Amino acid sequence: YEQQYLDLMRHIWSAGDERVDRTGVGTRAMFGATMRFDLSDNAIPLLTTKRVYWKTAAREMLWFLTGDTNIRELVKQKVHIWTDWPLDKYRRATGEDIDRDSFEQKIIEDPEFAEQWGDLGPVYGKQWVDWPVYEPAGNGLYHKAETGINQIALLVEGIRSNPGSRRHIFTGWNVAELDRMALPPCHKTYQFYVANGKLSALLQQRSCDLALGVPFNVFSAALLTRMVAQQCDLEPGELIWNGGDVHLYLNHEALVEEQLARTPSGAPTLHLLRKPESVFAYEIKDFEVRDYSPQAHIPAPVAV
Ligand code: THF
Repeated sequence: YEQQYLDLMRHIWSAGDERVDRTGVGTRAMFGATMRFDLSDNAIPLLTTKRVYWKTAAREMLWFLTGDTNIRELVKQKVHIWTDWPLDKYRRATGEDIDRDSFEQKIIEDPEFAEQWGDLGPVYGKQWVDWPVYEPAGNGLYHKAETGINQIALLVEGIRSNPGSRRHIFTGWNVAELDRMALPPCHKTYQFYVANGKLSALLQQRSCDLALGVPFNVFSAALLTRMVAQQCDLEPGELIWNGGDVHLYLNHEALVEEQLARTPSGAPTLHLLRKPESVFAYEIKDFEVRDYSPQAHIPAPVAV
């Protein structure tokens, strides 16, 4: 399965459209691509041609499920993948040339600082578990209801009660709130499908940083599928990943060349060590990856 990823990488690097993107870094891109991953027998899509820090991705997924949108809880767990956006905003706003470690230190030590500077706006977690609802206030106006819609709870309920439905969907793409998000959702829509006792998922990702983000996104989506399947007493089926704008940043050249020179090896598996009482009750120690002995990590800069 990893070959799909490497083939896509090779194709985009050699034949992609060169375009200037939002970040100004420049990319080679292709519009529309699909990868399919078999999740049966605990198989987990985790690259072996470079080490992927799957616990980072798992912690991020658990953080999404709490509805939190502040990087503080991530930074406390040494997850740095969202720091660059608040850091960039802070530097622009204050003109202070603070380094990343000091910024993260302040986020951890000072809750008020974290509240002011660590929030990403109503991104994934907020939309997934607390999508805002507006109710008529009786005077012709609307006010925001105290609690929003928990799309994830409804998803699990829906799969349990009506597995054959074609509406097992949740999305982070809240059009009315996009402009308040640090970044509009990249992995924007998840759809689920039940057949023959198996749960499959399809992820629609609008913007795909193939070298850095996609290995995380694919693992996370597979992890979520496993959690939901376990909660619904279903076996895992397939994960279908659908990319919109799939790109390689031009400054990822060294990574691309190194990774394409490597050959996949081994078949990692993911084990859920416990069945928690709900999809919101998983902890990092419930996840175990076995048979994962990847080739060395390949560092590359993230475009902000
Ligand atoms: N923006 C860009 N330009 N790329 C992305 O992948 C991306 N994301 C999220 C939001 N915006 C994005 C953030 N997710 C890494 C991984 C995932 C990210 C952001 C950064 C990253 O730097 N990974 C490194 C180090 C991992 C680590 O330190 O644990 C890596 O080598 O994998 C896509 O959702």
